[in-house]
Amino acid sequence: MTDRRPNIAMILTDDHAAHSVGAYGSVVNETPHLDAIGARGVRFGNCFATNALCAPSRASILTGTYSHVNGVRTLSTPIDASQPTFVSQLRAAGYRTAIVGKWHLGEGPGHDPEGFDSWDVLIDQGEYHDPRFLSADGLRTEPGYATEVITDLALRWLDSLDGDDPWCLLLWHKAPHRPWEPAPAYQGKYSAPIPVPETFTDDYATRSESTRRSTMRVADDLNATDLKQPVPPGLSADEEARWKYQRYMEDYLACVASVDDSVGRVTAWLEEHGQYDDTVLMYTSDQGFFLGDHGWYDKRLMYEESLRMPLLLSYPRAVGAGQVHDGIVTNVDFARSLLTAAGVEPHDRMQGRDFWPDLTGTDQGTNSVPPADGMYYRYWEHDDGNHHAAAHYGYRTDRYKLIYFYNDGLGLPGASSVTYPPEWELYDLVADPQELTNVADDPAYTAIRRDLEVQMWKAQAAVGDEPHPGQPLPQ
Ligand code: SGN
Ligand code: CA
Repeated sequence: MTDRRPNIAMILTDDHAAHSVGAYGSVVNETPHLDAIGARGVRFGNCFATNALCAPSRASILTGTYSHVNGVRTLSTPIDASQPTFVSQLRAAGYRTAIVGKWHLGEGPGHDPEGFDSWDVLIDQGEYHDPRFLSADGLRTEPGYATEVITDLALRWLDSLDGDDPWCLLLWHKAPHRPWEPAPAYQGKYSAPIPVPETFTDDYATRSESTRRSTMRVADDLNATDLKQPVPPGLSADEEARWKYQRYMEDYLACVASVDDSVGRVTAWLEEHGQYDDTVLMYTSDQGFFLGDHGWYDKRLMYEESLRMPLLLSYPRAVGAGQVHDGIVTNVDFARSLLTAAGVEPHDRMQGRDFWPDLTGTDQGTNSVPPADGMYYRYWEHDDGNHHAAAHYGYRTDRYKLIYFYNDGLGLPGASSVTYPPEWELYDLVADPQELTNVADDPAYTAIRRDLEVQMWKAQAAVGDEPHPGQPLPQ
């Protein structure tokens, strides 16, 4: 251990699924610079987003609170940026702080970044080419490719720092978000056939109607902007779906290739300046993404590919190399954990569990906070008018996942007057890791489901959220 306060460099991407990271066993690409962070520190095997959507996840990461506490439930609920964040707390403790890249938490007074010495952020979703940036000095356009420009600006800020006070940098990329526009150098890098996931032809046979109604199918819902080329004539339906998958993945993975380069540049900067060992270097994404899994792209739904976040972290000064952390952690836990790393007391309202002692302890007994039994999830948007994903909440343990689609949309953003009956899904992640068989109404799982309903209800209450008015309380 050391008395020295670590620097913190959090590289966050947008929609980067763990199964397109080498360290997570990707079969579709390689990410050597990302993997190196995990090899030099920790790979988290079970990190989850508590609301798998961009703005809500970012708000949870910053404030260490759930969506119903920080108010950012959906993409159309801008943040109250005066809330305490781990960054504002670090700054108050003497850290130099900056954010560069995608913010997507609203614009204008009260919503622009607060708690940063320097902020330089993309407008709204941001652009891949010649992106516009907003800073305290106003709006400007930066020529170039977003992933490279954001990295340049971040390293320029690091270069500008003098003295020994620690720093905290949020380097938040747009990539690999839709519409998946690669850097010119990586056009064509993935033109060889990309393996189609086993669940690509999921027929949704036992799933809820809520799930089936969502429109994010590779076969049906990718548009001309996404595909960038006309669909070749004469293909069968199955061939066309696979052609679209290939087109989608070529661009998505090429965007990831630039992200890997960016991570390599940050790593090199830290090494060249002798700061790698004294920096908590984190790589993560705001949530996961469907890469043709279950026939989909996008996220929102509580299935594994969307729920799971890659999380790789190194800090050689205090965290042993080559660790795998398999306990359940969430994006809400980041704020507390990073503050502990910096020796700063977290703000009272911060929720989640401090996982820092899990990483630095010499044995398993050093964290006085027991591992989480499960994680509570809530996706609040009720039909965004595009992907039509229904609001739901759920609970995931190491073995099971229970999901409740309440479906009447009471008081929810985007709710239409059309209502559907509430629906449950339950997956046994050991017997059915691909989540293909909903066993919510299988008599063999009656007792398990009842127990999970109670656990979910308790977890919901523990974080200060309430059941939807339509939900029957567990017996
Ligand atoms: C855009 C995308 C959607 C995506 C949302 C949310 N459509 O609206 O596909 O789900 O962003 O993404 S696009 O055609 O405009 O690209 S998030 O990362 O901000 O949550
Ligand atoms: Ca996102």
